[in-house]
Amino acid sequence: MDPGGGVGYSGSRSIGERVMRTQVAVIGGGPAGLLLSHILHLEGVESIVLESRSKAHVMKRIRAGVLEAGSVKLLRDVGLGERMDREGHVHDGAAIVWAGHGRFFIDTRKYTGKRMMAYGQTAITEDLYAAREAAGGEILDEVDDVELHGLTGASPHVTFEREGRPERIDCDFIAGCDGKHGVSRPSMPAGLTKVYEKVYPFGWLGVMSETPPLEDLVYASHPRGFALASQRNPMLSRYYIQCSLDDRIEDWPDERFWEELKSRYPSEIADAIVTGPTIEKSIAPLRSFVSEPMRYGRLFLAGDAAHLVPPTGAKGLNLAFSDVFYLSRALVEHYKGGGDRYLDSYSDMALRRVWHCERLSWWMTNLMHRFPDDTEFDQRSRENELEFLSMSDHAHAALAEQYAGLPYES
Ligand code: RFL
Ligand code: PHB
Repeated sequence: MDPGGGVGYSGSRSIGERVMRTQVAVIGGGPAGLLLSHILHLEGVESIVLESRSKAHVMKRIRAGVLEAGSVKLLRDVGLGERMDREGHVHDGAAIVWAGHGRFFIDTRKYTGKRMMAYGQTAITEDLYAAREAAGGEILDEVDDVELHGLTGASPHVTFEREGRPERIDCDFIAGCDGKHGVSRPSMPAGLTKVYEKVYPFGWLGVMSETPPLEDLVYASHPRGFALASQRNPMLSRYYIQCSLDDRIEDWPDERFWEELKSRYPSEIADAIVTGPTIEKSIAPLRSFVSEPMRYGRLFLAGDAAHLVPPTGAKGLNLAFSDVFYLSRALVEHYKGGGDRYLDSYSDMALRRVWHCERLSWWMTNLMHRFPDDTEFDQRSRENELEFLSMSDHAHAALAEQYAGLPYES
């Protein structure tokens, strides 16, 4: 076995087709696929990652920013903590403001003893790519027409095209880490899967600006809609506002964005927001989605390929990491001869954690946003819930426990 690369050439099966062999074929080179490949390598298990986009595209995607304490520990445990600890910002909780009321702070460190981290997904992806490349890991990017075969047999395989040429990977297992638009989940029989879904009637307009962020993350609920002030590093801020699904980026020149953002915060916070030219602007729709089960034969789904959360509460990347923790442990135990107990319980175990985060993200989304069909009763109840949250130590503790992240199951 060559744990560094994992490519063996076993000849051709059809004319012109290059055939490779590995233990685990990983579909998708986002954070879930790259982290899985990295951990498997550390444990002596071969993998090849197939990514449909270019490396440059994957590296510049801007998404998540907040890591649960468990994600921070996992990254440190697998040798990926050095830059995070140097450049990330320790995150001990988040502030909440709502129209006409003062700020309160959910102190995750006080209630859980755990420390989170504000460290961007873009930097994590860079760190993962660097680690895989340093180890000679095989990441095949810009692949087309990926198809999964033989999932219920002992020797599945993947076919795809690269630079117009057909290629094939024979393997023992396939990890579907190819996000919400990937091919892995649709490769499971429709009759087997059950989908749970909720689509929200608004989106998030997000911007990045090279300006100093506020000291804390601040979530805002306001009659004009939700807002969030987040951070990446001392000179990089991330801000979001709730927007209409019909809005386009062109509708939001910088000046309008900053004015709207500030209008959703009390003046003392609005005045502290440092504005400047934005370097990125995008609109993301909000959706809750779970597809069960997360396993079909020798195919195992992880991350956004199996589930999506609205970003309120910052759970998406963290769930991708907990899936990868469970899946890597299961595959390593299998290869070390420890049996298939974890492979067999993977879907149920991962889904238990998924549903905790689905519920939290759904609850926070409902609590913090304005919905077009809200009645006055809905809004008064929401305000009451915010008031209760602001004054109840028990409510603080419950939110802190979930925001910092529930423990991984052993
Ligand atoms: P990804 O990152 O989508 O990666 C999947 C990869 O698979 C590739 N792919 C294919 N490859 C081969 N063949 C195919 N047929 C393929 N189809 C697709 C894709 O090109 C891609 O490279 O999924 P992964 O790895 O599961 O990671 C999930 C996270 O990216 C996602 O959950 C988070 O970004 C969500 N999220 C947040 N999560 C957090 O934990 N904390 C946060 O603070 C946070 N903030 C956010 C977020 C997501 C956001 N958006 C844009 C949806 C903020 C926003 C605005
Ligand atoms: C982010 O920094 O991108 C972020 C932070 C907290 C969230 C969502 C996104 O709840």
